[in-house]
Amino acid sequence: MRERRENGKAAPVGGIHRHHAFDPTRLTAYIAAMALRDILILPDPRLRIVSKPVQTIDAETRRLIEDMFATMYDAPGIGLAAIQVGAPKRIITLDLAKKDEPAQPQVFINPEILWTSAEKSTYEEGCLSIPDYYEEVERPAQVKVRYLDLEGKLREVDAARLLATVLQHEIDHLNGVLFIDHISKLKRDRVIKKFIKAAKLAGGKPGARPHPARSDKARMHVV
Ligand code: K1U
Ligand code: ZN
Repeated sequence: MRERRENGKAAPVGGIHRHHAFDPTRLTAYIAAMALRDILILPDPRLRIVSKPVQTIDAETRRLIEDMFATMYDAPGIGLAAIQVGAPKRIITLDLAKKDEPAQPQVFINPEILWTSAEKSTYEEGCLSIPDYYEEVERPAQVKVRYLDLEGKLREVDAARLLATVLQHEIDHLNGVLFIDHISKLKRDRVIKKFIKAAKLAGGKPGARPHPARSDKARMHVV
């Protein structure tokens, strides 16, 4: 049976929601205890792995989530999937708060898209695993997503606007899909070629990214 742990004791997933292990009002204290993890960069083949569902929300899972928040805030990014830090688990962290707003950390464990709208919307997406590359992607404008929260409680969210876009982008990551898979083959091939070249120049070192002096523009936008 799936379980979560509170104070070292196992508790069933889907049980009564008693407290938030992740308290946004104490975010600074959490960040202090977190560790930054390396973000996988295209063409790392691990980005194509289909991540496995979380069976147990235990101390290791919570540590991974804390590290994902630290890594996401440090990048900075507004979302992160566990596979982007090399953990093939179906976990997403998000924070869509604006600069002048308090932090709004959100965790989605084993998220499933239950419904997508026929209406579409287009957003210029970026990806921490494809740094400095942005392209417009069309996706369903609204989605309904079911997921487990940090306490193992089953929840559903009706998402629209940026939340719908970022949730779909991150759930794609859990299935080994990247936002460049939604753009034209011509653009995709060009960006993949660029990142393969950068990785070769860096000698296959993890985190290799196109050298600024060699990129077409600081904020590359392939047309
Ligand atoms: O999954 C990722 O790689 C994170 C990605 C999420 C995302 C952004 C935009 C559309 C869809 C998905 C990012 O966070 S890219 C960085 C970014 O968008 C951003 C960073 C700092 C401030 C505001 C935005
Ligand atoms: Zn991404």
